[in-house]
Amino acid sequence: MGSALIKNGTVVTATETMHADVFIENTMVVAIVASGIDLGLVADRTIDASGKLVIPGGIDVHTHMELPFGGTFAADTFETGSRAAAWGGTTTIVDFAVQTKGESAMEGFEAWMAKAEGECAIDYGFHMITGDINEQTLKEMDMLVDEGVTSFKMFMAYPGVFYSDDGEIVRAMQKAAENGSMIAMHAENGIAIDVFANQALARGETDPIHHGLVRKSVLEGEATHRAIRLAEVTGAPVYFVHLSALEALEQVILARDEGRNVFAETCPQYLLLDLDNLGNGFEGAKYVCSPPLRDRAAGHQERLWRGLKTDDLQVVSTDHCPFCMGDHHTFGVQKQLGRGNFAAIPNGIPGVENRMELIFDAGVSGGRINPNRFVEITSTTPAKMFGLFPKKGTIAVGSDADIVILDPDRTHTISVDTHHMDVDYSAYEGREVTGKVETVLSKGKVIVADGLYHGRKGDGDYLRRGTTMMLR
Ligand code: DUC
Ligand code: ZN
Ligand code: ZN
Repeated sequence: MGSALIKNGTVVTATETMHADVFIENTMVVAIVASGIDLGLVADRTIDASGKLVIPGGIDVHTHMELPFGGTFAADTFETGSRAAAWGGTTTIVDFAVQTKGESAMEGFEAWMAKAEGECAIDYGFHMITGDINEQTLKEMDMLVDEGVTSFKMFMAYPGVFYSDDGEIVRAMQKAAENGSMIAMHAENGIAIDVFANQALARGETDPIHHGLVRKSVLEGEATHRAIRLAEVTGAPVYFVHLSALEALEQVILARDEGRNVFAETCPQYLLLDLDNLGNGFEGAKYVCSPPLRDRAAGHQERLWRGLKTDDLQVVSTDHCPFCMGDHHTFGVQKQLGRGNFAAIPNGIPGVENRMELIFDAGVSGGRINPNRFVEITSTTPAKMFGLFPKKGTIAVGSDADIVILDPDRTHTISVDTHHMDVDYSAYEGREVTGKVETVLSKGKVIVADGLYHGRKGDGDYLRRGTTMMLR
């Protein structure tokens, strides 16, 4: 594969900012030296990063490629979704393999391994959605940890689909406490939400806006509280996925102040979009995801930004789960399944390609967080949280050369016309962002440069993850 030298850039990690040159041999970083000092090393390829930031490749620990949901499948395959991720400066994804009711978790894992095998542009790992907790699944959780699947997603939402009751959650948490794995929790009180949803539909309130109104933020707070206390009595670490509500964040803060192993991510949509996006008739279907976008006036967004700054929230992921407004070329009717019934709209928003630039723009260019914190929440902590550090998540001697060169001053406009995700709209259409991903290296290979994709499907390898490094 050869060697490469990234010269004259500003190297930013979670802890350092340095004017330095990065020397790469094959797949790995082998030297980092202050710019201007002659290493005496000759590289096959030199990349000039003057005026640019040189940052660790993004790690998106929450994607759903081809997720079966509501009678269809998320529109991006592992091929299209992972390539779009690369375009946007993400060099690792952790996706969710699925065990449905009555299925074996191991079989679910093997099915997702087969879907991803030879398809991905970047490295990938898996969490496991445990949709059926029983004796066999509990045994399989040990086997999955051995396979590098060290986190298990459970749903307090979606009764009759992915839902687990408190007893099932307790049993899975006991297993996680025993085998060192992490419980990743979707915390919304789905039983209560379904009552409100059915009552709204009975009143003829069928538009997408009602999805946002019935999934009340208090019910995310309640579920978050309950999961924290179940984690307390079982000793399991818990990571709240896609935290959207200030009531949920308050519970996480309380638990962290008690010194508990409680962690949380949020997503760009909760930081940048709001309940109003769900209005405008069926157009709002573009923004139907769960938890829903929240009321800006109630202060959720500003509270989440503060949480990111103060480390009450540790990660920004995407929950990338795209569904087309028109028919998808492979999977057919998608968002339109819910015309006349908001509860039947497939839940999800596309975003894997946009996360790095959106958070750089609103966070760093917008003056809310500094570049080191940006790297920490988009790459370093995700790697530590899910057992990938220091191979991933930093620029250091011995780490994989997953590197993004980002122009902090370049402005561009996000649009469906220019994105690479296999979905027919952008949730951020027309948004101008400052900070552009220009060059992307995955394991030392330049896969995006000069506005062109140079990678191939199958470049990405499966990552057998270790257990979390975040325990307190
Ligand atoms: N939320 C979504 O919006 N989509 C997929 C699953 C989920 O929990
Ligand atoms: Zn979820
Ligand atoms: Zn999700």
